[in-house]
Amino acid sequence: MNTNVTSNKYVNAWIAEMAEMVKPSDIILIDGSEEQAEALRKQALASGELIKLNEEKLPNCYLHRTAVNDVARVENRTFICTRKKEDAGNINNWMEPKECYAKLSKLFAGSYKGKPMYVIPYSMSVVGSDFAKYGIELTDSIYVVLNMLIMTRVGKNVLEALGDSDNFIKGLHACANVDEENRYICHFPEDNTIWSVNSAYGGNVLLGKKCFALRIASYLGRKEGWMAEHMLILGIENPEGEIKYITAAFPSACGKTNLAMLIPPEIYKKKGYKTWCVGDDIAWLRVGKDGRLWAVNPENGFFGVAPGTNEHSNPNALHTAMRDTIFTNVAHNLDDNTVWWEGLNDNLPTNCIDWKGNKWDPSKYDKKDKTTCAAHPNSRFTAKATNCPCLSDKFNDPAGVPITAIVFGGRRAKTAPLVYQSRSWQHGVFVGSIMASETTAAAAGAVGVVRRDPMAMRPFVGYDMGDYWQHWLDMGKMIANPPKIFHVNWFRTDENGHFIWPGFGDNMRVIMWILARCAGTVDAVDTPIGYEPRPEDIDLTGLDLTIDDLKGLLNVDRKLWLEDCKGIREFYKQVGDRVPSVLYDELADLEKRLSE
Ligand code: GTP
Ligand code: SPV
Ligand code: MN
Repeated sequence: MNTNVTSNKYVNAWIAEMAEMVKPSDIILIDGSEEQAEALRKQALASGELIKLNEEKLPNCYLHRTAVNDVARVENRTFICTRKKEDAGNINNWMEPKECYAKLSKLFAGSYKGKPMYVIPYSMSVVGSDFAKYGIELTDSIYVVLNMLIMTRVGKNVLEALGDSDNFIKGLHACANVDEENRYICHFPEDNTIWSVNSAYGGNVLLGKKCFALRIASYLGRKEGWMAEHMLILGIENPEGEIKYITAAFPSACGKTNLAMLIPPEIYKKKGYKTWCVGDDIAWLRVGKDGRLWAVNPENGFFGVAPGTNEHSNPNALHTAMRDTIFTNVAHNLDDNTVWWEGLNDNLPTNCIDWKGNKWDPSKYDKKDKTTCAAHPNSRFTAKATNCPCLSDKFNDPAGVPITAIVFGGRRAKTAPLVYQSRSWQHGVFVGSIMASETTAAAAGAVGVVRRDPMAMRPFVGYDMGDYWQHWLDMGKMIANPPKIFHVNWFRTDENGHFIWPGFGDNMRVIMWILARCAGTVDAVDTPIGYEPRPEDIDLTGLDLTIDDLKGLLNVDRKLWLEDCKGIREFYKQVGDRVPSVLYDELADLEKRLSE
């Protein structure tokens, strides 16, 4: 077998070493061509790995179902393997690198038997740009290849840009037996290496995404003086044509894709406001020569949550996913060979196969019982960024976009108000560090449990959480003109458990206040937790929401907050010795203001 599939000796040597372990039938370089992609799709159709959907209604779209035990990220099986345990920190799972390589080698051994090894050279960010980092993923899965072709920039030009350098992230993936007892997602930041075995679900196996662009990249960012964050990037254009960009970090399945593609409410549309999506999940941030913070989206597509996506909530995402898309674990509507998911529309399909591959009986569907869903709650679409109707014309700009505001947010029924502004960069870092959110179906485990999820990065920081917060503080000192930092919560509920705030496009009303604060054109109310809008400064025109409802959404319940402070202190203790002392000072100040 020819292992010299590239002209880079480091790449070839590594492929040879991995091939020796996994024993593929062949080695195939993915060149990024449409011909090769089409041949692989044909093969996946023949094997049943993909189902071709209605070419008229959903051109070039496919359906894929993963194993029933393999539908989300597995945080308890995700490891950061640094030589010293303390460098991975208390929040991450840790394994000693040598021990981990040895353990996983046994699982990888012979795992490609009878299958070829696909070699995927990919770039995170525009090939050749200052932000760009290169990776090579080895996989036995055509599904992974086809997803990577959408989600990243793949092709021979990546190998040309890499040249004869050894500076690339080595990713090895094997579906093996998709055995959850032996599933491991392991990161070796000191070796630029990722090993993923026994899964075939997106976040565990599209190694450019969470594994590289967040876990490994956050580690590199700390070393090299930049940041890798779980953030959307959104541009808001005013009637004069001036565009301000914001980033927002919300935990998994908490609204990044939706905010990134929002359509302005009528009141703003009429005036000429427009919105532009730069990214929906990951941002890489660097300090520009002009002293501002600049962001790029290192990805090339969207791996978006399907349920809840519809013509009203997120028409842009829906249109993006109407062509050239791979759907994973959604329902298959046999009437017209299309797809369906909960929240797409009210027409429950009567002739339908559910995400597990079984006939679905709509009469047994119970909104409150997730086990009766036709689509898995974490079913996803993999769609090309360039198919997005509101894609920013800066999407491929190697310089990225300058950031005016950073927005943190979570899913919280109580406690966190609709919006507040931090008092300073340092206070903003504190606000990010104390983020909490109800867990979602994006990760295996319980759903709806409040947990601390600092900067929406709890599952994605590739080193110690305390060091990560220190890096945020240090970055603030490097930015002459830092973005202002805010916190939002779209998910407060009333006594019946219904969301009070309309959300989705109407979130723009809150973003407008945020931008006005950044421009210095609106006053604020000083509260114990930070600056809040005067209720009259959030435009409610056209909404079925009273000013009293809004006051309720902005209310800071001191008792709840003081209770929360205890939880924060507990969490800081859990993070351990490396929590920056200024964050403890911020916590003490907050407690003092709340008790006054
Ligand atoms: P990841 O891809 O997992 O990182 O998630 P994400 O943050 O991009 O989440 P996404 O925008 O896909 O939203 C997840 C779920 O939250 C979907 O079912 C949405 O319909 C719902 N959602 C998003 N925005 C809002 C909002 O403003 N209000 C309410 N009530 N629900 C929302
Ligand atoms: C998330 O879980 O935050 C996602 C989906 O964006 S995954 O790629 O599976 O991580
Ligand atoms: Mn995400």
